[in-house]
Amino acid sequence: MPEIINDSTHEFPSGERGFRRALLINPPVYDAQYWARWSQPAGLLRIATYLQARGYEVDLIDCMETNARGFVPKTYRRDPRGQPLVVTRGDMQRQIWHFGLSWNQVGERMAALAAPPDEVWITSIMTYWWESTCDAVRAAREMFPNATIFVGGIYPTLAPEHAQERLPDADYVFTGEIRAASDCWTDLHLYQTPPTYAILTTSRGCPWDCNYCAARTLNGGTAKMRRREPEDVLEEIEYKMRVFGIRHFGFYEDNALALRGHLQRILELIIERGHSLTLYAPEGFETRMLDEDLLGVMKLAGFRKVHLPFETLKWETNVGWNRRHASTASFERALQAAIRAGFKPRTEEINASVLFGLPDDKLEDILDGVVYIHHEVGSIIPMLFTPVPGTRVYSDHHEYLHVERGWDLQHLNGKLLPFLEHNQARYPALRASDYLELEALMSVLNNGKFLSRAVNLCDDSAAARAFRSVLVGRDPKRLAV
Ligand code: B12
Repeated sequence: MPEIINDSTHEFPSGERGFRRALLINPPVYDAQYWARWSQPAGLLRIATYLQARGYEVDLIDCMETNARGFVPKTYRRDPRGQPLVVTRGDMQRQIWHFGLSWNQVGERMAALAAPPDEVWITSIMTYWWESTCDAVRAAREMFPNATIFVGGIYPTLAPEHAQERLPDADYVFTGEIRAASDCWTDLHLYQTPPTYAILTTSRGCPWDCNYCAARTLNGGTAKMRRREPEDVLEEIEYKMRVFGIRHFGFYEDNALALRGHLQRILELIIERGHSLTLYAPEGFETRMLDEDLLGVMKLAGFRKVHLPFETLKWETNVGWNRRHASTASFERALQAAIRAGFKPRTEEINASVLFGLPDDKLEDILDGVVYIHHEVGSIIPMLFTPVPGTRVYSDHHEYLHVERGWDLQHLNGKLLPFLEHNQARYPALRASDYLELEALMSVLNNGKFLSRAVNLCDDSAAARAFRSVLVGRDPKRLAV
């Protein structure tokens, strides 16, 4: 059984250049869907820089590296009888794929290394991807029986005992950060074809503690924020521009705006230097902090799109999630500020995420939110809820998830609707396909913008009133528009 260690219990050695070899692995992904764009194993690439500074020779196998067209290959994941693995959830079926390099290809890459590694470092991002982490450990153990295998990243940090039990071939399960590696630049030299974009993390931590978010646990239980020097971030950007010709940068942050002025300073430095970049923050920014001044700077520095976490229209739901710092009012203010700063409404320049599939959420409430935002926002991003170990929602529903349903972590994936049965107990008419229907509706509303117009289904125009009355006429029992 591997030992659980962390930064304060374990010190990694250092020595002369080449005193040790480490192989770094980002495992494949088993899932129903995978978004390759802006997904880079940032933690592992920081560790590469850290280890090299300590004298290690480093090799990388990034099983999720994209091809020239930006895609990651996929093949069927098969069940023990060799049949394509399909998960049935009520009236919905989801095919589970193996995304990334096949295990044969991983074996070939391992065999082709210049020398066998003394250590293998395996990262893991989503907790529900733990099975491929396990297979990566097994593959590394078979190929390198004498190597020391470390597993770290988000899954071991959020579910250390699970990892300890399920990864018997590993030597160490590492939880949390390696502080000295956290601020390192990501090393992109390890790729034969360097990526066209790079990931930046400018700060860590979040003062808030939403019930569904693991940021607090990932940051060692503290609300304290840490930041990198803006000049250091700028140097990293300029190095990547110079050496790799990279012009696209994505931010992985817990809450980039919580340290007021910090991100803005970095963006101002980018503007002062006259760099022409595309910047992207896939997880969005706290709406309370987004004013016109900051949004203007974001636009000038290279943000072509802004992502606003809307999540829900219902204040009670927000409060229930311990998310009091965000509200419809702060969303509305940020939205209007974005429009004034020059982001075009009803285009993909303004996006908003809606969280759904949570325990006890009601279809009507989700729709209410969707209808409320759709006419200003270009793209509504549906976020099917994932209960994350280390969060309040997860621990509150531990009994339902693990005892009643008998699920393991791979099932706790929003795409597989983990709270379907919980919600059906409350709303018997609910089916799995209703969630797909909702996603489809959001997609229709996203694509239905015409000449930069969208029908505002809620306003007082004759068209909107006619629309509502027709719908009510169709299904008077269920619709309350
Ligand atoms: C960027 C991001 C995304 C991106 C892409 C992520 C990716 N790489 O593929 C996008 C926008 C697509 C995304 C989507 C989602 N995400 Co997300 N995301 C993140 C975020 C902000 C960063 C993830 C990341 O790569 N971090 C880089 C880390 C690993 O690097 P690091 O901290 O520098 O690493 C240190 C340590 O971890 C350690 N370490 C790392 N590796 C190793 C290896 C070894 C051997 C050792 C010793 C140490 C070690 O050392 C490093 C240096 O100190 C995290 C929050 C966070 N703070 O991490 C959420 C997070 C991972 N996401 C989360 C969620 C819930 C989601 C969604 C489910 C949301 C939704 N409902 O739709 C979706 C699901 C997407 C999917 N594909 O299934 C949850 C976790 C979910 C889970 N069950 O695991 C997180 C933790 C957010 C949260 N605060 O709760 N996400």
